[in-house]
Amino acid sequence: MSLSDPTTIDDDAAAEVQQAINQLAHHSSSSSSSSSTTTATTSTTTHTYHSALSSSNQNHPPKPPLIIQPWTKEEQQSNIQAVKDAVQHAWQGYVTHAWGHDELAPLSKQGKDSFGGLGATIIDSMDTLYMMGFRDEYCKAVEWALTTDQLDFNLRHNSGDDDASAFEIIIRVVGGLLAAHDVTFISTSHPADKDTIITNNNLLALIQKAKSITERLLPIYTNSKSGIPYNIINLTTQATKNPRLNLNASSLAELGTHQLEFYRLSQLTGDEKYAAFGQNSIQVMHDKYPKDGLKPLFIDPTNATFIGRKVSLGAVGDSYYEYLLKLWLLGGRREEKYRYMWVQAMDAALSRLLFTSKQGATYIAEFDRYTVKHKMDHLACFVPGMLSLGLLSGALGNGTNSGGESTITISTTANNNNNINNNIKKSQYLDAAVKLADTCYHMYSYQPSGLSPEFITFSMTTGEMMAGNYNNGGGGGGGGGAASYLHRPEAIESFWYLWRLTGDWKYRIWGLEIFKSIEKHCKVESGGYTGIKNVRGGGGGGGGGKKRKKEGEGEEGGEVMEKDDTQQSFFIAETLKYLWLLFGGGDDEGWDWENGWVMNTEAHPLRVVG
Ligand code: DMJ
Repeated sequence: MSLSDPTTIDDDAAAEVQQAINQLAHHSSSSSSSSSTTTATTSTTTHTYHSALSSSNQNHPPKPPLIIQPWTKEEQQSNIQAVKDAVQHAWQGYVTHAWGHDELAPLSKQGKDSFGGLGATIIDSMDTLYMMGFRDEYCKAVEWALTTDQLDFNLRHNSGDDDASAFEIIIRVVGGLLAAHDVTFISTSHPADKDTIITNNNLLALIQKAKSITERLLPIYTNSKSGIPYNIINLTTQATKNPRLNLNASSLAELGTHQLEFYRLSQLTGDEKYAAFGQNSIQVMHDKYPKDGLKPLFIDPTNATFIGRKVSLGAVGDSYYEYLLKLWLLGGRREEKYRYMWVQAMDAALSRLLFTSKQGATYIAEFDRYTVKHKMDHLACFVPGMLSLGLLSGALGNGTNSGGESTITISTTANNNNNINNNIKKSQYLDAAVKLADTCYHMYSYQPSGLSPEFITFSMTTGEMMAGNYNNGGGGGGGGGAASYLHRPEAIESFWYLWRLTGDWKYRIWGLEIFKSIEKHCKVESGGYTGIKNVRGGGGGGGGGKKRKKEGEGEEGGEVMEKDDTQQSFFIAETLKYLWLLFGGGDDEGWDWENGWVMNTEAHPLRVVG
């Protein structure tokens, strides 16, 4: 595999993955690809999708088998257009009722500031608007970002205590600004349109904005003796701390999800310190615990020791693992240590956390020391996509340290393990990806609303898959309960990667089914989309059910789908963008790894350079 050409998969890797896909197709009862390449092709076959999961479950009555039939060109165009219409509706609601705030509350028609009041939805949406061709909307967003006092720390009017999550600002705002620069500068043959706001100077100003916001956040690193950053910063005083709820520890996902943005910022500014801060925290994690591929969720920033032994690829852990792989990719596949750490973590996850229920659902469990929790967050539904991206990009190499400099020592055992049989490993990864995505689809299809809860649990006696309770996990008033649907993108993100890897039409059909449920239950006629408090319908408490029923916002079986009155800033940035990509909306441009792009965890495309 050539390290100097990171945008193509080498032939051997592609052939090996294809062999694994063919084997899997042979053994699988579900429909599968008839394509002969690793990227999606148009098949004309019609399949009937039979779930591997038992259909005898009383709580989840069997649905008719899904017909998997490729769309005609007209159907495809109409599905792509429907997603673009949804983006316009979501954006218009935000512009009308919440401009300048972080998020839209579409039912109460006002704004909310959950991420420091930096206009998160505007910046989170910029690259999606550009990619989908909404140039006027994109220009309005860029103009705001370059002129607002809210992003200027000398002029900014702050409200309340001004504490904010550095992680959320980095993935949404810093990532959004850098991606707006990258997609605009590189995606067309006309990098700058002199008649509009899209000028080279303005694009450089976006980088300067990203830099000044990052500078504001840097005390999360400079206040830490260990190199492990704090989670929270006061944007006015720059005081740093960690949440008491987390035992004053830094969380794994938050410390491990600055690296792509900081790496790209260093490339674009020529100042290496940002990349160095981010990469040092990964190095510290490895140096302290080199044998643990799976790292506990909480780390003391004063001395980099683990607090507790909870492990999860869902909430609080997820994007740490995602960034190990993507940092390797964004660096042109040279920094072998990141690939190695990723493979080490995935091997451990697949051997220790992967379970199949008595009814045939494969899931990623969590554990706390020696106790396995048979629970899977929707957040963990990014895993099939991450495994697929690993396969698409050739991350399952021969395990040798053939890349650039590495200060991480790779254990001989791990090296030997990685060398034993790459083909077996590739088919294991693919098998896990396909089966986990299947479960993620059923997290939606089993609910009366057709929308997924925040997490599911599995009964050890019957194997039944259960949505979390309405009041379990903080739900009720705020819409954050276990049974709530919060516009999460992870399952659709994975369907996109798996579609690219296998060409199996079921992923597009699943995406369309979920999109229709979103349109039915979440669309607010006056603008925007709301989340749902209880995906099983009804829900009680919280009020407003009768009133909303009158508005006729799509109820099923006479049941009220109680709304949470929040349009997440990642709804346009991720959920709708991944649907558009899944349906083929970005095929002409090619916003994917093969064409030199790596998505940050908020689906902001960053350009692979060098
Ligand atoms: C997004 O902000 C990011 O994808 C993050 O990594 C996880 N949570 C949300 C989406 O669910």
